[in-house]
Amino acid sequence: MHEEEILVTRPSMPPIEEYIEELRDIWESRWLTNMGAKHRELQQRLEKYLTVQHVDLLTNGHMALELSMQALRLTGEVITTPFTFASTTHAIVRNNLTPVFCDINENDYTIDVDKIENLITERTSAIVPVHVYGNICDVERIQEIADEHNLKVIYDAAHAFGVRYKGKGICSFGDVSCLSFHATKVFNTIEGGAVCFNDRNKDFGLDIYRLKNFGIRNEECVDAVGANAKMNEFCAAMGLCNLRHVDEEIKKRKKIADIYRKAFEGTEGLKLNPIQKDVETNDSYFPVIFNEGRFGASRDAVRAKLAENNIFARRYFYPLTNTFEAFHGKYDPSKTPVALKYSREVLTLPIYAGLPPKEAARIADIVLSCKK
Ligand code: T4K
Repeated sequence: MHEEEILVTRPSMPPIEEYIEELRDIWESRWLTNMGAKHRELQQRLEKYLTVQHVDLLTNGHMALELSMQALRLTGEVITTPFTFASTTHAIVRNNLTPVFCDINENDYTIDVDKIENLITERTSAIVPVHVYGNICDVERIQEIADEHNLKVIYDAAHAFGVRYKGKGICSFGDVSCLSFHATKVFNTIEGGAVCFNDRNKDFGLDIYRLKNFGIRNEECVDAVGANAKMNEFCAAMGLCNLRHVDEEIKKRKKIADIYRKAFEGTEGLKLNPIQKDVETNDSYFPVIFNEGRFGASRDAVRAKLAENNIFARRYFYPLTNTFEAFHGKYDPSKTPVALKYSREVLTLPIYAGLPPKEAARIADIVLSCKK
């Protein structure tokens, strides 16, 4: 038995001295939260890094989704996918909107654009697609559909930090893109998130700024029922440090992904993440789909074998959100068959910048040893 446990991910952290240096400013200014200097600086730096016109920082990716839906004044039904983290669906439901679940495509696990139009009714106000594992949605087709039917598009871009498509930051597509800067993400601010939007949505910018601060317009006027979702200075400081190293961290992830890819190449019964055309990915996750019939072992058998070796891969995303107990059987997962099948077959293997390459090779060997 190997002694040290290997988790699916470990947070990227800067040298501690770098963080302490940022903290000194906070101590001196005694400005701890409410859109302080670190918050503003990180916003500006992210706008540049992500090549988007506007970034607004929030406490987490979930609040980015929830408040974006509120700010865009969505009503009725929202088309989305169930092959995602709880947050996407919960943000819709918590806005008193009805999620209408569209299946994912078999290739890259994002929304199946050929199935969206059939789900549009006169009550539909938006599409909330999810960029999954660093794979991007078909942003061009989605925009065409949205324009034709006058729908808003809010991307859940929690997995897509820094991803570029045709040289453009992926968060410049749609009306809004929501990022997560949770500890487990490619870029973290401990907890944190952001909305990205462009000039054509200027009013959205004012609304989100207000909504993350209780709906306060000024000292005498509170004209929206907002929340408290302001990123504090300590989180923003962590972001400033991590941003300096993020390219290096993504390169290290890529190395791990390459090791897995090489080891699994041509193995019958394994489906790996596709390499999408014109996309610079961030290798945020390394999902493998296990076809039990052809590989000879189920996803759960492989997961158990890894666990015996103290390696804890995760089943992102299982169960599907449209099967959650919280919804009391309201949604029918058989209507999203591809998502349902993959949720039972997918295992995301450990991948993070600090994972030693030789451990990745060992993990791959253990996976392959399960083949019958
Ligand atoms: N949309 C999508 C598509 C998302 O994936 C997410 C978040 C969101 C929206 C919402 O964004 P946030 O509101 O979270 O900003 C984790 C994360 O908590 C969650 O942020 C993430 N998605 C999701 C995919 O993964 P869990 O429940 O799996 O977390 P947990 O605690 O089991 O941690 C995962 C692994 O990371 C463990 O093996 C331990 C390790 N870990 C974790 C933490 C917190 C560390 O090594 N250090 C740490 O500090 O949800």
